[in-house]
Amino acid sequence: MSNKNMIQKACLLIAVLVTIAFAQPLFVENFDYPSNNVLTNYGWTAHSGAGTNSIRVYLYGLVYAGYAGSNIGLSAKVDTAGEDINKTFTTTNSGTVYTAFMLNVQKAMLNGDYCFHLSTSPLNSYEYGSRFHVKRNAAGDIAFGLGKKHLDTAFTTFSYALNTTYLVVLKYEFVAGDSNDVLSMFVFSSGVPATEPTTPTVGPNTPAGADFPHIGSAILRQGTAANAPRVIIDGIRIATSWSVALTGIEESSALPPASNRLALSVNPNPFRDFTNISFNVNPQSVEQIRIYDVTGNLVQTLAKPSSNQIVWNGRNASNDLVAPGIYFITLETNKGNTTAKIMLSR
Ligand SMILES: [Ca+2]
Ligand SMILES: [Ca+2]
Repeated sequence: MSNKNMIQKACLLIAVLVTIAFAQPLFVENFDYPSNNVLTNYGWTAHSGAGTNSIRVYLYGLVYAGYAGSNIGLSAKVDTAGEDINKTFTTTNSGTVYTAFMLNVQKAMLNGDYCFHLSTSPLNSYEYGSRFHVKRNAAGDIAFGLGKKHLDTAFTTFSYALNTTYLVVLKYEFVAGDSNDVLSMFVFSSGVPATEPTTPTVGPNTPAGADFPHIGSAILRQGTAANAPRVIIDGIRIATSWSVALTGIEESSALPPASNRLALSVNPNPFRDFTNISFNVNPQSVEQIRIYDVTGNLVQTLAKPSSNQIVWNGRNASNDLVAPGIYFITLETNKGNTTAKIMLSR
C-alpha cells in the first residue's frame, strides 16, 4: 500500500469513527446471549420479585426486515407473576427519546397490563412513566397501549394478532414545565420508515401526572397472571432521533445536499438490492467512487459515472453479494472528498 493510500485509509477510518460516535443510540439490547440464561447475568438488575420466574434469554431472536435490531442473537421472554428487571443508560432530560423494539405476543388478557416501560437512572420506583400495555378483546385480537404511570393509557384499535412480530416505537417528548410531556406510539407490521411518519398510531397525547425528571433506564415488567401478557421482546434501541433508533443512520445523511458544498446522497437508504448514489458535481470532476466496510476495507470501486448519479448493486469487486450491514461510500473529486453512510438489509 502506498503512503497516499495509507493516509486515505486512515482519514476514512477517522471519518467513520466520528460518524459512528455521533450516530450511537443511548441504549441497545439485542439479547445476544446464551439461551435460557437469566438476564441479570448481562447487566440487568432485578428491582421487584428478584429470583421468582426470572426473565431469561429466549430460544430465538426476532426478525423484522429493515430494522437495525433485527435478527441479532436471541430475545427475551417477559411473562407474568415474577421478577421485574431494569438496565440503565446515559440519561436524557430534554428533546425527544425514541424507544424501538420488536414484539411478538404469545398470550394476552382482557384487562391487559404493561410489560415494558422507561424510568430514571438509577431506577426510582416512583417514576414509572411511558408504560407499554398489551390487551386483547373477546375475539382474541390484540391492542397496544401507551400511558404515563396508571394514568390515561391510550390504546390502538384491536387490529393486531398473536404470534406476529411487530415493530413498536414509543416516542417521549420533553416539554419545559410540569405535567406536559408528550407521548406517542407507532406500531408497524412491515417496513421501516426512514423518517418519522406525520401521524402516529397512538397520540400525540399529554397524559396527566408528573413528567420524568430524565429518562435513563429500560424495564421489563411481569404483571399478574390475570392481566399481564406473555411477550417475546427483542432489539430494544433507544435514541434521541428516529433514524438512529430504527436504522442506526443519522438523519443528516438523508438530507438534501447544500448547493455550495460537495455532497453525496443515497436513496433508498437502507436498501436491499440497489441504491442510487447521487452527487452535486459534474461527473467529469469525479476521480473515484468507492465503497468501504465499517472496518475500512475496500469493498468495491464503482465505474466512472457518466451523470451525477450511479447505482450500487450491493456487490463487491468479485461481483459477490456483500453481507448486510453498514457501508461507507466515498466520493473523490478534484474539488475534494466526501463520505456517506449506508445500510444494506436483506
Ligand atoms: Ca435479538
Ligand atoms: Ca414537562
